Amino acid sequence: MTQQTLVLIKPDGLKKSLTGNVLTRLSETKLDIVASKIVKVSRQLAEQHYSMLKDKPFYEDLLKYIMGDYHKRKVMALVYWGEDAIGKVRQICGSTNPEEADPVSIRGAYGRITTKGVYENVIHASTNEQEAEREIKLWFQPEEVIVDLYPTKTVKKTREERAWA
Ligand code: DAT
Ligand code: MG
Repeated sequence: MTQQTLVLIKPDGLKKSLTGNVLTRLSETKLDIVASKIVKVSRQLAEQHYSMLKDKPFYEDLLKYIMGDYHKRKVMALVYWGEDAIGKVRQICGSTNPEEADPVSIRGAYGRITTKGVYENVIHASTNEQEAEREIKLWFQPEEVIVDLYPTKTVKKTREERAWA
């Protein structure tokens, strides 16, 4: 089944110059990258991305982590697309807890748990198709993705936008 999945290389991954390593590992999947960008994560985007976890004790630290408070203020966001994309990417990522993750997985190889208890696990990948749709629509606009993943509509935007001078 052709699927799409959201991948984030989290601020620890960027701070540790792991972008190339992570992308190389993900290329083993033979999936297509159909969108990518560097994002400075706002509090609002962080809250929306992790809305499911808002009752967890680690929620505030998780927001700080994804916003880059502990590393640098950027995340690399990508959409991978192809046969069984969600499972293939999750497999290479490894378990959520980097100490329990398979040592040859991305999280097992590069992740750590801080003394404060933050799981610095380098990468995010969508868990299932519903989550993937919610997350991709949160992080990307239709014109930023080079294939048609979900239905779109035409809307008239009147707000002022920044342009190159
Ligand atoms: P995953 O990222 O593997 O999909 P998740 O969606 O359950 O896992 O949690 C999102 C992130 O929250 C995860 O990447 C790291 C953090 N997290 C999860 N459980 C945690 C815990 N027990 N302590 C600290 N951070 C945790
Ligand atoms: Mg998850």
